[in-house]
Amino acid sequence: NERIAIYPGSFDPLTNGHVDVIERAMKIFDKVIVAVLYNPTKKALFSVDERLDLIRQTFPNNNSILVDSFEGLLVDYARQKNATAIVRGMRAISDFENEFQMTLMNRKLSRDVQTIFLMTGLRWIFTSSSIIKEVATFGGDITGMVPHPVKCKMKEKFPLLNG
Ligand code: COD
Repeated sequence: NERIAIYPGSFDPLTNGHVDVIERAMKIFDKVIVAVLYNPTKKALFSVDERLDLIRQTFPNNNSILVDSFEGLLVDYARQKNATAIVRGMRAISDFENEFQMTLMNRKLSRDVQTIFLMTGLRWIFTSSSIIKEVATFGGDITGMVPHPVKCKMKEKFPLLNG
């Protein structure tokens, strides 16, 4: 009986903070599904396909990670995938309120899935996709904050980018 977890998010783009959470989740679960939300109403830098590619390139030949996209309610997707857990990352306290609200709503919507929170390594506490996009837009160096494939792709989008 496989233990399956879903790690859902926007991943626009994947950062080393996300990678840290995925690696911790892999120690607990047999399979981790990294699931990118397809949300046409939210403006994104990378298309869903680009985001899926970048996650796959970051974890090549890893049978315990499945990279997928989903639409609609997360709890419905979790049920469809037979997942028993939703994994979320916790950074500073600023994440708490929003995560608390989502967890309670998901619990109301489904009894079949539990949300668990993993804390990242301290060095990723201040890393977020949005701050990385902002720094990159203005040519700041993002080396060491994102996986290598993400850095290469960011350089295509932002020719100004150093490093
Ligand atoms: N360190 C630790 N954790 C981190 C870091 C970091 N540096 N950076 C990000 N994280 C964590 C985030 O806290 C989050 O847990 C996860 O990584 C993904 O982050 P994002 O920003 O890519 O993803 P979100 O928060 O935009 O994802 C939101 C969902 C897609 C999960 C949510 O909108 C959703 O489930 N939508 C589907 C519709 C639905 O079911 N809605 C009802 C939910 S109540």
